[in-house]
Amino acid sequence: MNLFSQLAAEPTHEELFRGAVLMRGLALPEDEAFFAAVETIIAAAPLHHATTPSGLPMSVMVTDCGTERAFARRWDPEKADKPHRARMWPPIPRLLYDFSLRCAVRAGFPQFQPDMCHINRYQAGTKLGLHQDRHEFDLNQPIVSISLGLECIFLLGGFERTEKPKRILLEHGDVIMWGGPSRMRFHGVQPLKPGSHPLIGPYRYNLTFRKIA
Ligand code: MD3
Ligand code: FE
Repeated sequence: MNLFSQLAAEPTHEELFRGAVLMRGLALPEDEAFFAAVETIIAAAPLHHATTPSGLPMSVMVTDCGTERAFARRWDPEKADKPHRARMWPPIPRLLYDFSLRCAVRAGFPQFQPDMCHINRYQAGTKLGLHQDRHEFDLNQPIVSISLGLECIFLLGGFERTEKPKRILLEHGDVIMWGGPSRMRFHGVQPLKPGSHPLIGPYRYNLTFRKIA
């Protein structure tokens, strides 16, 4: 990172909807350290395919880290059938945890208390259908999302699936804060275009910090 790229990385607040603030490039100055932290999480808690509520495998690969309490809420111990579910999540790396708090403070959510970080990994063709995030316990708590690697078209819709979503380009280093009135919007990701990012490789990672317990 030289001075010019640092200046170019100065984040701008962009309100997508009330409660949804895009801060472009906010994670750029620390991208290498953040990606190294992601790799330590994946080493301890391997990526696996997410499954739909009906049990079908999705194209996106996922893993998680966070507190014991959050882990317990996410996985019913009786259903801990897979090796990666049978053991505890690794903790959220300090560097990532602190950054998520700084993002929240910056966007006006000083009360943010994340207890887990969910990681999605996309490659060429991977998509995420329109859905709502209904699993968090306290809907007053916002969510912080960090994008690393290949760009994507993020779809941000309304409160019904049929409402036509906004299309938003998310690039390496972008951060979005989701709070209050936007928490229950439908959202998704269009199929990723093939490519290779110089630091991250042929992938897009999305990190979401949440309070679920
Ligand atoms: C929009 N992940 O893991 S950022 C997910 O890019 C997920 O991987 C996306 O949707 C991704 O569930 C999007 C996370 C996000 C979280 C909460 C939201 C987007 C949201 C709440 C309302 C609107
Ligand atoms: Fe979601």
